Amino acid sequence: MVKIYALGTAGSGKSTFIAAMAEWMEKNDFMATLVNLDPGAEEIPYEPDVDIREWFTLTEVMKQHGLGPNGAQVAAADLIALHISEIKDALDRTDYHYALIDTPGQLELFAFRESSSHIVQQMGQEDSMLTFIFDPALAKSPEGFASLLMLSTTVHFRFYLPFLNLLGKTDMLQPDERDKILRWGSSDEDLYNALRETHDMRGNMSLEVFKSLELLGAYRKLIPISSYDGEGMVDVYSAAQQIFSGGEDLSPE
Ligand SMILES: Nc1nc2c(ncn2[C@@H]2O[C@H](COP(=O)(O)OP(=O)(O)OP(=O)(O)O)[C@@H](O)[C@H]2O)c(=O)[nH]1
Ligand SMILES: [Mg+2]
Repeated sequence: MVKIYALGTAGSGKSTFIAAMAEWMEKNDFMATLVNLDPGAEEIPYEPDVDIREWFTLTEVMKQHGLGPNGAQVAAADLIALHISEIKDALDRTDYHYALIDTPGQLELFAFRESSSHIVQQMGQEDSMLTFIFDPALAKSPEGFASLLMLSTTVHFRFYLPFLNLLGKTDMLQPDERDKILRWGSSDEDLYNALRETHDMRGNMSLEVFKSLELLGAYRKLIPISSYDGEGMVDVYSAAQQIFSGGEDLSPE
């Protein structure tokens, strides 16, 4: 089973992407199991087949352990890992070729805690892929874009799994903004020039950021997606195909 994780900063559109991807797959006769790993989610725009909230919710963690919302998020990140074999069993009871996995809102909790490496390993590392959604609200400025690129590179480094960078919510971008951001994603020169145009102190610091990004090989093609109009779902699917079956179609259910 190919597992596609949705990662991204809070509000970047992870859950909506899972919903849109699931809808696209269903339309094309590729069924996917939908997994919600966010115990803090209140309303989610799809019907999860496996839902961490069946085991616990963030509100319960707050009440039971007398924690505030942030402490509860941290505790919850480790609690997910504790329940992972049950979640994996529930996932194994579905026999689709794909699982689309939604992650908690707070990226740093999933990306940087040891428990999430454990989660991904237990779920089956060999056929897992990560997608990282760039929120256009942050990606619009060269500094914001460089920071997101840095963050996505750090996450990639942390998990070392096949990785796609997605530019989300493209329906909210003007065509020229969208083109500009896409160019920054694949051309270090374009991002460098945009950063150079910033003359303040932050701009100077950003040049250092830029240099380290180049060294890390962070530049990779950004796939533009919109969960509202369905743009890019086919490209994410094709990329998964390329990665896991050399472009060969996995048989539809
Ligand atoms: N215009 C537009 N809005 C979007 C798109 N995807 C998500 N949104 C909106 O962005 C907001 C956040 O979307 P979510 O899918 O909840 O984002 P998330 O990353 O799951 O959020 P958290 O789990 O709370 O971190 C919602 O208001 C969505 O309706 C998109 O493709 N286009
Ligand atoms: Mg969400």
